[in-house]
Amino acid sequence: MLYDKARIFVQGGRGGNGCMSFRREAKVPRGGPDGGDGGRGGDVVLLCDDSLRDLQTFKRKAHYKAGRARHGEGALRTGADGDELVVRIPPGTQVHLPDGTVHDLVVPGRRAVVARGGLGGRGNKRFTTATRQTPRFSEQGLEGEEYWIDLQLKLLADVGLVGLPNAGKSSLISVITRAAPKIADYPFTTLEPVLGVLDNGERQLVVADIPGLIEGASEGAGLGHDFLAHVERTRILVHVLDLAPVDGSDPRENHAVIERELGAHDQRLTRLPRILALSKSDLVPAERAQEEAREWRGRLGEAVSVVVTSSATREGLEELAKALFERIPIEAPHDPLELEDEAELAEHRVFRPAAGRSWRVEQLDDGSFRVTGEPVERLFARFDFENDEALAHIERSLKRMGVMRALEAAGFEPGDDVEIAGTVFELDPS
Ligand SMILES: Nc1nc2c(ncn2[C@@H]2O[C@H](COP(=O)(O)OP(=O)(O)OP(=O)(O)O)[C@@H](O)[C@H]2O)c(=O)[nH]1
Ligand SMILES: [Mg+2]
Repeated sequence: MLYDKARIFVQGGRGGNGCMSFRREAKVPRGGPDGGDGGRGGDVVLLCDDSLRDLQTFKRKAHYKAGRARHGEGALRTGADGDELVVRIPPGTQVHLPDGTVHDLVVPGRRAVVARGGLGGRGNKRFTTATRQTPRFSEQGLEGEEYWIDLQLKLLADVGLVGLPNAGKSSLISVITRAAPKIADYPFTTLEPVLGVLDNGERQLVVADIPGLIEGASEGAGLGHDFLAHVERTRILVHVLDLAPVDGSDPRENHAVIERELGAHDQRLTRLPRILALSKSDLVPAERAQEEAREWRGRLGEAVSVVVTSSATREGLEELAKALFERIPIEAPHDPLELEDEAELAEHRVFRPAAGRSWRVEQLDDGSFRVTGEPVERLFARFDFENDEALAHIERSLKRMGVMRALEAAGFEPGDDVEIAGTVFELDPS
């Protein structure tokens, strides 16, 4: 079973609160404000990792939360930022955020920030003005972004199994991976490519089993033509060759047919590294299988590994898997720290609607007023409105944003009730 879809909950860390504090020194009677700012919450970052090939880990764990920031402290000490949380995903993962943003993570080492940490609050020192020397309030940190995101894996196969119909390709993939394709003793049993994941405990490779190829496949004969496209992007081909074909055909001629068709489809396929898997060795005497292998090594030269295999007895399967891991080098990830530029973070951002920066005022049926929208809600999330000074600051900010004017235009009078961010206030801006 290949896990190619997952849904995970990502949560940026909370920002630290700003600090409310005043300097205290032995010889200074009344010190000024010295509350430091809170730190920024950590981000949740996806990192494209070439050692992974499926989304299985996300079946076991669905919640990912970055570190929260520290609060600001007295003596103007800024709180530490929260730790970033790095979540590793396989190359080819497409990430869908609820706002419509799509990240395509193809190249190992690429990062995408999927949930930003909350901003830190400012300490009381920052609210000092000419007329307010001793602000007795500070800002609270904001919650980080949080939501469910969808991961979808568009797998690119690392290994392609090619060969004539009935050569034993599906049998091979079923014993070296968890794939469970249909296997039968008639040609063209496999009608569509089947993918399986080969795992050696350290890393994974994707193997594609494709329908059997026949003479003329490159021109559309049989089923193979459409599927040759699937092997174009693989990094190595395993040519599966039946040691004892039931139709009595000559393995050498069979080998040549497949190689000709691959080249005729796309010249580049002839340059892909190859492993020759001589299959069904249990059907011939052991000495003959070894003799054939020697002959093939002589014929093909150093460049091609020749492995004697049997899906029935499991002969050669470990050797085959080992050869695949050896011959497909892991792509070294780029150092994530080198990619500081925002534009470099994700390879491909499809669509990002403008964040909601607007607010609106409405009058409810009972005559009271309601203000909604991100900027006002943020303002309210940042202050303790039991604190009179903080409340005065909120009122000044609402005035500056034009909210007070809009309220008055809607018929609001000082002392009326206003609901903002779910809380009802009696606002008296005068
Ligand atoms: N004795 C023996 N039989 C095998 C072995 N591998 C495959 N077979 C048999 O060979 C026949 C074809 O095997 P498949 O794995 O379906 O062959 P395929 O290459 O996928 O065939 P297509 O999908 O039609 O192209 C089946 O009857 C298998 O049971 C093996 O190692 N030993
Ligand atoms: Mg098959």
